[in-house]
Amino acid sequence: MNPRSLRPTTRRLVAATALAALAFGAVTLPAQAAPSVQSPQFAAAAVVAAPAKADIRSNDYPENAWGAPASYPGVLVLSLPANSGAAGFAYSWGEIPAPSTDNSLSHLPPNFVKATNGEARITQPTNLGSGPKRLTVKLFDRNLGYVGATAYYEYFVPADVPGAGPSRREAENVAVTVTAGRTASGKTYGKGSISFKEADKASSTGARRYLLATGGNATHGPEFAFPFTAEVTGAYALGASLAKAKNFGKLRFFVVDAKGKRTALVDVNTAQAITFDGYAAKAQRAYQPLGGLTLAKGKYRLVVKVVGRNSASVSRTVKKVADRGYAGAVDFLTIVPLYKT
Ligand SMILES: [Ca+2]
Repeated sequence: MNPRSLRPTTRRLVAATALAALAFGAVTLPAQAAPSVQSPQFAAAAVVAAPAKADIRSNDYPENAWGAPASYPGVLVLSLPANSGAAGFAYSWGEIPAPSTDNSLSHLPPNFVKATNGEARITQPTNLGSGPKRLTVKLFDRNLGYVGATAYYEYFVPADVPGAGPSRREAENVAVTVTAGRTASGKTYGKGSISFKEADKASSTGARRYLLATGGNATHGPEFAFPFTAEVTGAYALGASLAKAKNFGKLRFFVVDAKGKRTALVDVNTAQAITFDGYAAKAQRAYQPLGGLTLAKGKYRLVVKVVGRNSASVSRTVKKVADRGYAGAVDFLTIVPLYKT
């Protein structure tokens, strides 16, 4: 039987149940908890917390942050959830189109894309303009019927700023200078110089700048300075894509100008220093927005300082140096020009 033919009936049943609950003002949901004979299938379904949905990520557009400018055809990566039974994705920056009546995956209509090895890469059209963007993604099965739940991904696209530099800079391609704190030593390891599979896997291009610190606090933490140039005088949104791992410490961030004037990057709501806790039991990527600054045209350094560690962070020995849980990794920096001033 074609599974699609079951769906409208199922939908009607669900709708009818919901309407019945509304009509009687019921607080408890009727008929959901206790079928007369509990089958193993029902028992298994009951423990599933939520229907599967697409995972969405993008190095060009970090979630809930400023990303690539309007004229840049940035890429978003869609991933199938495990064991979803889905074949691909329907996506839109507006309304999701209705499923096709054509049962062939080889004749996918626009805004439908088949998954290859569980993933699909889509490019944002350059005619969407600037402003907040919300990508909506649904999963479809081999009959081009929708399955699972709807996923959303929100981000901000700035207008193009003529003459401005790139908005994303890979940390492994930047010559970093290191200042060791009084209580700690600091070393850097560049692209390919060290085996660190967890951070690699969580990085945009499979490479990152590894920060080896063995200690640190707010006063004497080791500092890793990433130079960058503001090509135009204007407002910039800053951020960093970092990795989390079980041996990573806590970081704070500063911008230092050519004369050495230092600006701490703070949360605009609390005026407190932004502190990134790099600890996670399982290695993963994490994007940290770093607020906005007005920068005069010129040379700067974005300084990442190790200021502590989570009590759960564990020591890892790399190149015969035990990091004591104070290490870190920077995947890329976003220095996004918003407008000229
Ligand atoms: Ca990188």
